[in-house]
Amino acid sequence: MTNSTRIAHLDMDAFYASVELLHYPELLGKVVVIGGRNVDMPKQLADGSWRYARLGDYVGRGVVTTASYEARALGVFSAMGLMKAAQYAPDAYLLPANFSAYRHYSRLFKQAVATISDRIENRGIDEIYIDLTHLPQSSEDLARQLQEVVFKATGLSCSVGISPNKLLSKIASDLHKPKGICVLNLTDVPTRIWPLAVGKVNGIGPKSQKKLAQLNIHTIGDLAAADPAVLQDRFGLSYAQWLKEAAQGIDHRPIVLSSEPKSISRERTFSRDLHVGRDRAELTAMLTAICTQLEQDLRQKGYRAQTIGVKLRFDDFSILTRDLTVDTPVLLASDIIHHARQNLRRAHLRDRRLRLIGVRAAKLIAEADCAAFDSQPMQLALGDFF
Ligand code: TTP
Ligand code: MG
Ligand code: MG
Repeated sequence: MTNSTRIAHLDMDAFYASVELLHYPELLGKVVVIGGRNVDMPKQLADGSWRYARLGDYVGRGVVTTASYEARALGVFSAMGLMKAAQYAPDAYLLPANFSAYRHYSRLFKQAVATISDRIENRGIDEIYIDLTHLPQSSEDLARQLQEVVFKATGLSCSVGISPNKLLSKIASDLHKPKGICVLNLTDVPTRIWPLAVGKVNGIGPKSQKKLAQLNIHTIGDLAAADPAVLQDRFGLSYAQWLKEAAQGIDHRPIVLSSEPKSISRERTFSRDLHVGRDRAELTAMLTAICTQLEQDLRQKGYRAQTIGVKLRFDDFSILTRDLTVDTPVLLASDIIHHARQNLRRAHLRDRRLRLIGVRAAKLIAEADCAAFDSQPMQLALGDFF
């Protein structure tokens, strides 16, 4: 990578909430929360006005998918239980998630960006990295252009960070949200990056943050100043080295051009915590339902999967994930279940209580490219967990 490499990270502002506001513009500027299961769609009354569900009336275990900035100002954030959120914002308008609309706007904004640079790496439904190295304009001009084309195509706003690499750009796009533009260079790292919390670095998750806090490392600057030997002792050599580089704003990862989805997943939160031993029948039914749905998703999108992963959330909210990659890509629910169970067997689950189970299909191979794999039926293992 040369010194002049220029990468943008573009992230939509309050994405799901903003898409809903396009449909219900009267909610603009209001406290709006998206989430839950079994949340009523807004109903249009005889006089043409809409009636919305009220957060304070919600009963159940659904979580906040996203919240408008007005709701965030009251303390409501993604992944918070809806009933907890209701304590902060009882009068919030509560809308169910409408994923097909979000996918539609996701496609629209990515297509719009491709008119400026088609060197795009998908990072999820509402964010992308864009290689701008080959373009002559200034970074500020390009950031404004990106926001303009996205707004024209979707009516939605986004924030853009531009820097020499993905790590810094990802941090930068978040710094001036919403409608933010932030251009950073490596020389800005001490002043702009070091004061930030270590959690702002993509790749330093809650677990590592906790361990770092035990070493009294809270900001990225603390990390930059930390003794490499101490980090290596706590995290092992390779993660310690990565942490030190990240703290200097160094990142050599190239843009991975992508137009294909990375993974498809489905998950369910149970209406009560389920015990792995005692509630086996219910868990089996749930796992079957999830995998059947995944098969439908794969068929609809035209893929098979070589990696099957499971995600479990326990009653104490801790999360466990396990992945398994196989030679022959799978499509059928029965095969997905088989691999999911193999993952589960590798986790120590007896006597645990679960809140949520999810299954993820990754390493997706287009159906058209699957003919090369022979379709030997698989042997189902006995003694599967559930
Ligand atoms: P984010 O980009 O993290 O959040 P956001 O777009 O709502 O807000 P921001 O302006 O801060 O970027 O996530 C994009 C969408 O992904 C979000 O609108 C809803 C969804 N999402 C979840 O479903 N669960 C989650 O825990 C998070 C964080 C997001
Ligand atoms: Mg976003
Ligand atoms: Mg995002």
